[in-house]
Amino acid sequence: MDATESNHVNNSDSPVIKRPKLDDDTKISVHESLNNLSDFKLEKILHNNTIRKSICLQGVFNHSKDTALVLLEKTGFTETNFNEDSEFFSEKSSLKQVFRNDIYGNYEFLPKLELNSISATIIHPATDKHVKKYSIQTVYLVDETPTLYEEVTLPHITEEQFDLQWVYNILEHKSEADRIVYEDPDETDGFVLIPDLKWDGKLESLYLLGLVRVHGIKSLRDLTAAHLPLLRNLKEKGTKAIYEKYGVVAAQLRIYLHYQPSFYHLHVHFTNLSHDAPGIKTEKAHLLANVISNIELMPDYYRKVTLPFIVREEETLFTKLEKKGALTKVSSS
Ligand code: G7M
Repeated sequence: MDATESNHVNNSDSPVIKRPKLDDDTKISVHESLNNLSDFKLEKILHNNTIRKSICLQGVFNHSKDTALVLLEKTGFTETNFNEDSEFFSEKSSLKQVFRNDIYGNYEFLPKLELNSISATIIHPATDKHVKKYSIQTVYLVDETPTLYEEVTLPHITEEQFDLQWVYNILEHKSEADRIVYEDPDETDGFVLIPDLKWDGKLESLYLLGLVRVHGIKSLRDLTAAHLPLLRNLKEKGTKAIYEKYGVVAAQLRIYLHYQPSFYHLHVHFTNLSHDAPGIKTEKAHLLANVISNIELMPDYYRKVTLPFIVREEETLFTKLEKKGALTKVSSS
């Protein structure tokens, strides 16, 4: 990986965060010129999840020294594939018999190319932190008390966190502006509702993000009664906008926050209840309805509560927590 990094200040409330610079030979991001992946040279497979049918590859693009990550995920079926006018079973598809035994036949079915797509996310230039995030690692569960938060987690996220530029680009309409589903421009309670990077656009796996307009709310830990109007607004207007655009009712949505999040600018996940999106396990997802209710019962609930979360072995936060004796091993992933 190119070690050249520049300091990038996002706003006055946020810490200084490191953002990788493109190497001197390139200057142009690969995102501006890619139309296939023939230039990608694989160096390492970071993760291969056969259940999710996803793989994360580390490598470089021919003309660049910077590390690139290519995340590939086979997309799920959508019921419209099987509509009468669909070409799924047309003669453009092919069927090859693998074996036959009595009444049983096993085949390899190849539908038309466009109906067989793979969702690809490319991160370039990727930092060491990205590589760690997508590598298989042993994970540990930590019960984070308010003291542990103040003494370890908060200083850690102040020193080191992922760049939030992509969030500001969305809020300022510099990127993904044409993808915005709904926007409430209110300075304090407003938000932007936008499809998540991971969403393949199929209703069955609906996945949107509500990014709050206000800067400086890092995570669940910062929330108090002062944020109730913002949280209620997200829930009410976010669900209404999703119903109007996609016809999915509020009761069919899983609306939650992550703790710890990857990005410390408050955002809410809206996913289809029938979709097992990554990050919905109990050690990570906090339903927005619960969050609102907890704060209604106790305005400083999230300042006082112990919040368990998952930390990976190679994260620097892991080392810091380990030194404090705060870790309990749970599983390998
Ligand atoms: O774990 P955390 O709560 O921080 O989740 C952040 C979410 O932001 C994830 O679900 C990502 O898929 C999503 N995300 C990350 N990036 C870099 C982007 C982006 O550039 N655009 C959009 N629309 N979503 C993103």
